Amino acid sequence: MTGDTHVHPAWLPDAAFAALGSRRTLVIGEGLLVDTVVRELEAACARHGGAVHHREDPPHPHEFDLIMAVHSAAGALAAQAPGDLGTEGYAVARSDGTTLVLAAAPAGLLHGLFHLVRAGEAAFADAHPPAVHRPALARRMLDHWDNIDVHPVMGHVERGYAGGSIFWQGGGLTRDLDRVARYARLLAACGVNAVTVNNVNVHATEATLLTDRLADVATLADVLRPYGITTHLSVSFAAPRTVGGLPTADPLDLAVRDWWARTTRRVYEAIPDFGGYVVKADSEGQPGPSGYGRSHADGANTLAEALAPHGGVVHWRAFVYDHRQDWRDRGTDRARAAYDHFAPLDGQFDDNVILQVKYGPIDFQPREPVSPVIAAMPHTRLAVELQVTQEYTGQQRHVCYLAPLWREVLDFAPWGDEPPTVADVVARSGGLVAVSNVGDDAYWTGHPLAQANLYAFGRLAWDPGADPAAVLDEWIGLTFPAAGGDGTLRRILHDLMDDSWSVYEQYTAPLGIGFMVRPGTHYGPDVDGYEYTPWGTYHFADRDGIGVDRSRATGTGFAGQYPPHWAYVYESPRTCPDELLLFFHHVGYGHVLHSGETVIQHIYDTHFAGAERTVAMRRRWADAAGLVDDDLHARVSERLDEQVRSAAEWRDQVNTYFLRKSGVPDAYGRTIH
Ligand code: GCW
Repeated sequence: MTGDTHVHPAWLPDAAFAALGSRRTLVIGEGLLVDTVVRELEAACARHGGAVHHREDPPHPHEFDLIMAVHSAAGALAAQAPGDLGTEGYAVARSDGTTLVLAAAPAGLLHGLFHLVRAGEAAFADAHPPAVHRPALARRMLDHWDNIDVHPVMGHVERGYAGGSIFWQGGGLTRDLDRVARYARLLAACGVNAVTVNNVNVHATEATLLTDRLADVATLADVLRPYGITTHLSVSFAAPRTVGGLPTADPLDLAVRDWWARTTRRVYEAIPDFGGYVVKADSEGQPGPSGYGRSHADGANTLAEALAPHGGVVHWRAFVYDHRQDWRDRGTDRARAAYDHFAPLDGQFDDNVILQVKYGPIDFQPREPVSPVIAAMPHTRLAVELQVTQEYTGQQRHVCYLAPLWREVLDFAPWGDEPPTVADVVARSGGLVAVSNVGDDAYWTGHPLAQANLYAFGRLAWDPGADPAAVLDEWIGLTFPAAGGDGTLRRILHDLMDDSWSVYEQYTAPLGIGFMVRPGTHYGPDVDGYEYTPWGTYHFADRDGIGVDRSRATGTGFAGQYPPHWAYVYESPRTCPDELLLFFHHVGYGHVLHSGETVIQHIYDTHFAGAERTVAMRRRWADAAGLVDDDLHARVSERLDEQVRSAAEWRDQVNTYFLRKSGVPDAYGRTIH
C-alpha cells in the first residue's frame, strides 16, 4: 500500500478524536469491526494521551471513562440497552463518570464510535440514560460511475469533477489502497454502508470485473469490509454473451441462467459478503432484455435468481427512456417513461430485486417533481437514487449544498399531504442510493465544500428527518475544528452554504423547466442547447410563452401518473406550485404566479438576484482568510470566482433570450443584452 500524505482529512481530522483519544477506554467484543474500533481508538490514544484496553470479560466500570461493548459479549451490560438495536444500532449512556456504548453487533459498535467522534467532549459531560440510535434505512449506498479505462468522452469517472478514480488507475486496480481505506473510513463515519465500484455504463474492460478481473473487486472488498461497507458491482446485461461466450443473453434461456448462477457463485467464493449487482439495462445504449422480447422483470429476476442463494440483491435501474426521440413529436414525453415502463410490472419482481428510481422523472435537475414511480409500485422494493456528484448543480465548481433538496424529496408524501413519505417508502424497502462525488483529488471532491454533500448524504440516509442546517453544522464542526473558536467561520460557512441550492436554482433554469445546459458537458447555460435534439428535454419557449403541458386535459398526461391528490394539484396552473409551474404547464409570459409576479418578471428577478448572491458569497468567503488553511481558502476562492462568472453568464443568456423572445422589458430597466 502506498500512502498519500497530502490527502485532506475531510470530516475526520486528528482533532476530531481529541475527546475520545484522551480517555481510558475498554472495548469488549470480538470480530473484524470490533478490531477496527480498537485500532481507531489506539491511534487516537497515541495522539491524545489516552489508553485503550480490549478484552472479552465483563468490565470493572469504574476503571474506565468509556466502555464500548458488543451486546452478546457484554453480559450484565445488556440489560441497560433498551429496545432492539439491530445489526447497526447502538445505545449510548453516561453515568458515574463513565460513558457506555452498547451494540448488538460489531457494526453497531463502529457507528457508536463515530457517534462519539461527532459528540466530542459532550460525550463525556452530563449523565444521561441510554439513548438508542438506529439507522432509519438499512441500505445506504453510493454508486461510483468510475471506469477502469479512461473513456474518450466521459473520462475516468463519468460525471466526475474531482479528478480520476480512487479505485482504478493505469488500466487496473489502484495501487493506493490506503486511499480506499481512508474513503471507507469517511463513509462509515457518515453512515454509508454499501458501495458500487464501477460505472453503470459498463464498457468492455469493466465487464470483465465479473470474471477475469474479479480478484481486483475482491481486493477492494477486503479494504472496504473493515468499515462495514459491502461491495457491489455494476454488470452488463449482455455479459453472458460478451464475457461468457454464449450466443445469447436472453434472460429466459437456460444456458444464460446457468451462466449467471455459475458466475455469481464464483463471485461469492471470492467475496463471501458481496452485496450484489447494479444494472442499467435498455437505457442510453446499454443492452437489456428488450432485445430478446423480454420484460425488465424477466431480466432482473434472472440475475436475482443467481444472487438469491447467496443473499445478494440486484439494483435494477428505472432510468429507462427513449434517447432517440424526434423533437418534432410532441406526444412522447420523457417524464412519463419510467412509469410507463415499470408500473405495469409491479408485483412481478423477485424479493431480492430493488428497483432504483431517480428522485425525479427526468434526470437529477435542480428542481423536478418527485418521481410518480414511487407511489405506483407498492409491491416492488424501491430505492431512490440521488446525485451527490454535481452534474446538473454546478459540477463542484459552484457551491451548492444539496441536503435541502434531498430533504424535500424525502419528506414528499407520494399519496397526498399525509405520510407515508418517500423516506418511509424507502425505509421499508430498498433504501437510498446516490452517485458519489469523490475522485483522486487532494480534497476528495474538487471543491472542498462539496465534501459536505457527501457527508450529508450519509447522515440523511441514516436519519432522513435530520435538519440540513444541523447536518451542515456538524460537518463544519468536524472538518474545521477551528470553527469552534468565536464562531466566525461557522457563520461564514452557513451564510455561504445553507441557501446555496436555492441560489443555484435562481440563476439557472426557471420554475422547474430544467435542462437549459450545454449539451454533452452539462455545464453552463445554453437555453436552446437541447431544444432540437433527440434527448426528450424541451422547454417549448416561443414569443408568447414557455413550458411543457403535462396535464391530462390538454398535455402529455404525465400529471395523471400521480395518485389523485398530486394529480389534481399538478393538473392546473391554479394549483401547481410556482417552482414546478413550467415543468407541468405551458403558460404565457404574462401569467401571474402565486407569488404575484409575472413569469417573465420572475425570470428576470431571480436571475439578477441569484447572480448577485454569488457575488455576496464570494465577498463573504474573503472573511474566512486566515481561519482555514491557505490552500483550502485559495481553492474555494478560485471556484467562487468561476461561480460568479458562470452565474453572470447564466443570468445574461437566460434574460437576453427571454427578452428577445417575449419583447417584454424588465420592469426595473436593468441591463439585458
Ligand atoms: O444523468 C445522466 C448522465 C449520464 C449517466 C446517466 C445515468 C451513467 O448524463 O452520464 O450515465 O444519467 O444515470 O445512467
